[in-house]
Amino acid sequence: MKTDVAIIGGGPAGLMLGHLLRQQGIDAVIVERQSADYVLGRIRAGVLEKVTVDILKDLDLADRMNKEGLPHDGFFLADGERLIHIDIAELTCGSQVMVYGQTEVTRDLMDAADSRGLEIVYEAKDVAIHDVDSDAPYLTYLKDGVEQRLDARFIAGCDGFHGPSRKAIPDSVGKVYERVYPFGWLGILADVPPCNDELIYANHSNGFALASMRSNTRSRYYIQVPLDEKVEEWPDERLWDELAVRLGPEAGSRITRGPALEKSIAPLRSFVFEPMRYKSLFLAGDAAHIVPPTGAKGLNLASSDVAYLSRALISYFKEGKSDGIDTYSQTALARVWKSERFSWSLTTLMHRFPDDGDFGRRMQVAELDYIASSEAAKKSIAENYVGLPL
Ligand code: RFL
Ligand code: PHB
Repeated sequence: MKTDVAIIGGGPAGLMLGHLLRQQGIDAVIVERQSADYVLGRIRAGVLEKVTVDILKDLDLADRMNKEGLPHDGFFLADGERLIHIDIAELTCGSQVMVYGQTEVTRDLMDAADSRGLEIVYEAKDVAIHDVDSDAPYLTYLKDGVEQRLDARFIAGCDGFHGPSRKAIPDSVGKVYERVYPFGWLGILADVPPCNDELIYANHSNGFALASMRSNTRSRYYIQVPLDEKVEEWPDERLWDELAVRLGPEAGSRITRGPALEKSIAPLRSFVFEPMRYKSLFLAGDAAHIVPPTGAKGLNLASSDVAYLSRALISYFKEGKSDGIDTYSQTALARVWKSERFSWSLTTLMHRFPDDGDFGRRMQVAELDYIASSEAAKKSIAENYVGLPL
């Protein structure tokens, strides 16, 4: 098989990139290790920035998001009984974020693939990358036990943090920047109304908690837990009790409890790999960078990467220009690092760090005092939260 761009990974980055290329008549094939159902079963992001909303609109795939998504004008930072409102709409001249699950974004992109000529090979095993330092790279993989070969002009590594693409870049070329946090997030998804109509990020002496949602009838909550914690140690009732404590008396008393549809623990990490291009191989999304979820930036960074990369590839294939692909890594990384900074800083402000002691806590209190009293501080948080311009 031969195509223009072979995409490894059918998560949001791979699917958005494939659609953006197909929209301009450029051939793309996605090779995904898992089944479609497995990909849809992963419960991840919930908050979309304008960059992600705009991609769905440009692709004419925004109908369901417009109907079912919840535009949000603000969110809260909570510390004990204090609630600080970040009115993002007022602070950013009307910008909003869209609460619409990554699962739904993925489903909308998957459902439209066939009719738009975007081929997705699911359950492709042992994907291997060949000859990326040439102009004729190719992938091999096993489908139903039979080896297949996919030739392409470029390979796009959209295969998440654990995929093979980043590892195909020689050690002598790549550099890793990383911080691993000493805790994870335990998340619960339940078909119960949210406890608040805007998200609440809470710093409590027991640790961080987040009240989020997927719709007016489906809630998503998280709590900070030690890295070695086991999900089995958190039966639903214990988790609801703990959320009620950490979210504070007001929001806590409004929690509706229900059985978990999903419950899992995710570790927190900041990670950037540079460069995001090596010869005929491009990296996009979690394959190149990870943010702790506190700023809701991971999926949105995948979106900005593919916005830049699709423009660059379209200009290469349609106009024969290579300046876009030559500057892709630098352009994408400039936005990546700003989102890394914001996610790290909100994580540092809102979590309890086992080794930070009283000084670390006083720094958090001082910063929260400053944010509560300063329009400038609130504005800075708001403009980062809604997403910096492309
Ligand atoms: P994905 O979604 O990991 O998709 C990569 C795909 O590549 C496939 N793959 C392979 N395919 C073929 N061969 C191989 N060898 C392969 N190895 C891997 C995988 O099966 C998969 O389908 O990466 P992508 O597309 O870059 O998308 C990134 C986002 O998924 C991620 O950044 C966000 O989910 C992060 N995130 C959030 N981001 C936001 O913007 N807003 C949020 O509110 C938000 N909340 C979150 C989050 C991530 C979380 N977790 C679990 C890490 C909340 C949580 C709890
Ligand atoms: C979510 O709803 O899953 C979510 C929302 C905001 C975040 C992270 C996760 O910052």
